[in-house]
Amino acid sequence: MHNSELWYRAPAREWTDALPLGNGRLGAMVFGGVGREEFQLNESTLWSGGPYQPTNPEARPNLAAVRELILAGRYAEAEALANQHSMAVPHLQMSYQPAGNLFLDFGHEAVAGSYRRTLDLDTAIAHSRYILLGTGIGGDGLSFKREAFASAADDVLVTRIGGSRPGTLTFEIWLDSPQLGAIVPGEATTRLDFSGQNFGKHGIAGQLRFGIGVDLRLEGGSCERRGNRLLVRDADAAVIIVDIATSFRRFDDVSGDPAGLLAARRSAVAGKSYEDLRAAHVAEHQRLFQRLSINLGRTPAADLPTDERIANFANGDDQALAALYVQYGRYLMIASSRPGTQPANLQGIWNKETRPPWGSKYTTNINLQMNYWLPDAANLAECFEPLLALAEDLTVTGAEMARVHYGARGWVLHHNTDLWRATGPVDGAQWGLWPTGGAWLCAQLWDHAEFAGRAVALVRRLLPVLTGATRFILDILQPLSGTNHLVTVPSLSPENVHPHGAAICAGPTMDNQLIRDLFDAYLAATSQLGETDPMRDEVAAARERLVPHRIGAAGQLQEWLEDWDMDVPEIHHRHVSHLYGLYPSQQIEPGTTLAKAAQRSLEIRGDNATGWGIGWRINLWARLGDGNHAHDVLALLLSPDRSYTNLFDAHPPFQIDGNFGGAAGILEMLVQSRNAEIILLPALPDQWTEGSIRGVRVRGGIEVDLQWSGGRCTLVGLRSGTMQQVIVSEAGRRVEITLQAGVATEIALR
Ligand code: FUC
Repeated sequence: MHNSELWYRAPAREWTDALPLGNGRLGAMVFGGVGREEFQLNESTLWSGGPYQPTNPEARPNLAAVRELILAGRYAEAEALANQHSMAVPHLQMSYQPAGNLFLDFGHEAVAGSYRRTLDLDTAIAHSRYILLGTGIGGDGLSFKREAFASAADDVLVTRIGGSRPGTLTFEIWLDSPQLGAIVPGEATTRLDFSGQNFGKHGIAGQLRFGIGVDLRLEGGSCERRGNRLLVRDADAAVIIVDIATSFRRFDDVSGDPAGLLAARRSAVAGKSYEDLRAAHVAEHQRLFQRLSINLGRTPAADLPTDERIANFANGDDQALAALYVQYGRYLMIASSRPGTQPANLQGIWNKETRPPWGSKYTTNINLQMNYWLPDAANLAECFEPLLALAEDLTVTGAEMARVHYGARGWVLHHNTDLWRATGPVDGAQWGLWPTGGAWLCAQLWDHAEFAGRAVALVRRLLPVLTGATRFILDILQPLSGTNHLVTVPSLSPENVHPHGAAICAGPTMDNQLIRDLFDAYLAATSQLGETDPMRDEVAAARERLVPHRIGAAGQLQEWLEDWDMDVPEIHHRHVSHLYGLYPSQQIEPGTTLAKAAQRSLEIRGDNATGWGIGWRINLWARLGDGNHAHDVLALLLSPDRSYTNLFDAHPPFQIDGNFGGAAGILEMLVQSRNAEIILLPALPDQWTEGSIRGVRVRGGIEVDLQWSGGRCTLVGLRSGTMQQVIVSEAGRRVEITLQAGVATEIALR
């Protein structure tokens, strides 16, 4: 039994027991039922609504009044006024939608105890097998085997079903969808098509057309069509190929041709055998997946089915589950975010509901960002690409929003966006009126560039995005009376209510941190490219006027300009926005007075939270260098309260950010990097004294291999794409070394 498999002794009962497949665009949840197999289907561009721009012309005329009320300390009144006039129209966004369900009805039952269901992360193939009841006892029972994968190589979903004896496969195939539409009438016996239309929402008309295509290939036996079903009789084996296409082309263009796309992909795979499709899929998956391996030790606890391992993790003897969690996070990233696809949303690409929690959209006050904490360190840099493409779209839609709502240049993003790249303040002022979502995305894009060793082509591509976000912030910053400071107002510290009965405020700590990072990124990018834009001086001057970190009476890092932290209604709030400066930002250096204050804040907030809240806390404790504490928090995530049996993160409900944040946190415990220093085993817990990791990536475009024993590194290997000097450190030991481009270097620490 290897360490890259999820497995179970029974079919999925709930959706969160089913196993996810994905190629970035197509997603499927496989249930593995014996009598009925079910694939719940998704396509990443099937959302409700259509192109729209939710600007509210009333927002700008009321902006000055909202600002004045806040600066006068009349927060609740300010929030009420903002709720009346400052929100986007509509004040809710569109949601990610399920495409349909494919059912295979076998109508038979398995011999008790013969069933096994797995997801092999190394091949990205889901399997199930069982022995059929009533087919003889002993070794001669008739068994069935199924496998399924979502191929990025051929852009289709494929499943194969086979029996252990020829001529024994009899079942029915049918398809349905919760969207508008119907099965296309026809006589074809090996083909089913659904033609559909999305729903409108919140007054925005549904403008997407889509299609689902199902193709059957039989080995032996016969098939016929009865109404909307295909009937397979006495076959040796069957292969079913599924595809979905929508008319989405861009956030402002829905002129695509779903039927044409389905036809083109059908003919592209027509000449390929199942073995060809499978081999191409595995090769493409492994190209990414096999770049990193991790071993944290293995005990017999790792031999149990995955659901039992989750239930047992708190016992502390299944280190291999933490390693599996990293690989599962990488698997989910590869399956939900590839160049040219949409970014991973709140549920990656897996959603069964027409009214999903929080719209299954892109929440940008933590959740979308957390989804992308993993790919750089996990050696999946190309999976980051959809986030950059999204930011580029936002520079267009967000520019209109900035102009109409703030009279500002540049582009803005508040706390959510969707397929149509809406950027306005939504839900309510308490959550939505936060103008620094774009600043956060930019800070993250810049960190991505740091991981890529600031490759010039990437920096060039980022510059217009950074410039627009910076321009917007310069235009909205307001002087704080009686001081020389500049602050955001209105804003809030996501999504925490302060003691004055509102969330809305001026200059929350997180904004000051985000803007500092944004400005630094802009200055670094322009200086690297030799740009002499006069805005550089403006930025440098404004940066000086940002409010520095403040330490409150409880010794904590203040979340707001004023020392309100201990008087909030929710002291254990899931968001830890002001700790952004410690992680993911590098503004607060471990070991400093500020880091101590941040730690105090973290202690006050407590360890338990929603799935993503726990994911963030793991990373924060890792940055603070406390591996045992980080591991305690990890144990909260790897528990039945915060992980479903398929290892999906439970907010609850399912939200994928915790998977990515938790996996990133485990890597952060093993390797960190800052200012050309690579820090090995910065937060190793007692449980992981022996282990190894190969192919973890650090800033500077460097890959690191590491082996440790007794909690100390025994072998360190580095590979850099360019010649550069780095410092490698571990506890008290450090070595300075020049890496040669493309040359693997082994070092010894002194
Ligand atoms: C933010 C969080 C919630 C949830 C939602 C999608 O509003 O505060 O916990 O994750 O996003």
